[in-house]
Amino acid sequence: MRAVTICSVLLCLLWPVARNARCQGDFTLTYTPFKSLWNPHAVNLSRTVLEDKKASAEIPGKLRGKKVAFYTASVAGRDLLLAMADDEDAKLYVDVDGDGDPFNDKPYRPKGRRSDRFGPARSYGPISVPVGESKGSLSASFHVDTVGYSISRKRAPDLRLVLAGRPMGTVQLGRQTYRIALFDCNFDGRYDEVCDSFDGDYRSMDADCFAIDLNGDGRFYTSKEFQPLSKRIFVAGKCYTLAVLPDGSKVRLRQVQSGLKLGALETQGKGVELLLFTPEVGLVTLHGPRTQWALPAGAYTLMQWHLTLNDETETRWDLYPPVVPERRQTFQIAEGETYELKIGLPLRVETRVSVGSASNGARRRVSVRYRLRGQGGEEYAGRAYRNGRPYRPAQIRFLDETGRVLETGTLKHEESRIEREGERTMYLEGGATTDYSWKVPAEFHGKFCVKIKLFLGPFEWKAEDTWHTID
Ligand SMILES: [Ca+2]
Ligand SMILES: [Ca+2]
Ligand SMILES: [Ca+2]
Repeated sequence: MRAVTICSVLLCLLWPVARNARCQGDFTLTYTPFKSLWNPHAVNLSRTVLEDKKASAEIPGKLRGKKVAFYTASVAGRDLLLAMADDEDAKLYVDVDGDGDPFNDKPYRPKGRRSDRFGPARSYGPISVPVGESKGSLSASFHVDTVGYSISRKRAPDLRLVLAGRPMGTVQLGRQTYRIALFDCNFDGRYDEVCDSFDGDYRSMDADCFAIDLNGDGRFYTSKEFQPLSKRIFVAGKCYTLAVLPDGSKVRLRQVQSGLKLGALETQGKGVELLLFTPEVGLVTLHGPRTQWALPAGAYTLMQWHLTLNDETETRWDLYPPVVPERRQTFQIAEGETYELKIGLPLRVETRVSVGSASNGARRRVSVRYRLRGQGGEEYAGRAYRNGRPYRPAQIRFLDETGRVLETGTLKHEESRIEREGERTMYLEGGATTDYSWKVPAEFHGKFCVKIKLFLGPFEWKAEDTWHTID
């Protein structure tokens, strides 16, 4: 940490003074059920519940002698008891009235049967559970899907709770209209809970989510249009306070003109593009050529990152992480101070080589595990993108002491996942690199060297040759 020197130009870029007083207002939202549960946020909007063997309730006569599995889920601000019997009906019993007995409420019949990778799955609902005694306007609404093994096998299936809908509406900011939505991501029936610390896992967060269709294409992109609920949001370079009614029926947006406490973020690496989340202003995208940015003081989560540089012919090169981890890096920016984030160039290749033993007459194998890491230890796929297309994959060579090549191979990259907004890539994973296995010729003994070569354009990288021995 050191004293911050934020130039006024940066401040003006991030905090433009309001010129349009109409850039604010109160907006009404309407609860809208999901048409299909298969939407890009399905994973973010679900909770998995496991069988809880300790839970018990008086099992009614018709179910006696059958195996009954009990579950408890944190829903509508309390522990909700669910039960499922191993019989033909496959009904789901839910203690909606909260008296501790799931069998005196209306049971739910399975609606759909489908198969997922764990086997046959059933779907129930929508189920609506009121919040508190008042039975007022607040309620948590969700579907329940079974996940995993059939109840008649050794264990009961896991249950997955998936949100059944979300309040949606439009907001007018300046001359632009944007579609927005709220999500009760902690299933407690409220929509107004700001996320004050986020580790990147929506399924365990105890707060709500907010989405805004910034590019007007009718979809909410997971990366830049969907986020945990924040106190303020940035839209088209302007900052607004965001207030939500508990039942999600209304949001109020007011343009912020001053009063935010500032600090700064600095990276040493060139060409770093970052997507950050902070409860102060929501999602923030930062990219070069700058390496220092003025930002509101507060807690930050590194949501996504990648490297982008142009080479001497002005061709664009990109390098992505193989997988964005579920637990993401978090840090604090203190008022008036600069936080230095270690990320990006220079890159180094880490190799781990293990020599297998010769057994049962089979040929020995040498397996090489290699990882490409940035200065903060963060991982990248070993293959760059040139002009948006995957470039040459990494090469591996095995040499003997005289420099003779024993084996040459190409490192394979699994397919990457891409989400595009028009022509611009919004989210991309570089594809995990599979490890390499060399079948050693039976006659080879002695020392050998492993060399890795990457084709990363303008991104600097370093790999050390390593020596190993086969007896
Ligand atoms: Ca009950
Ligand atoms: Ca909530
Ligand atoms: Ca969109």
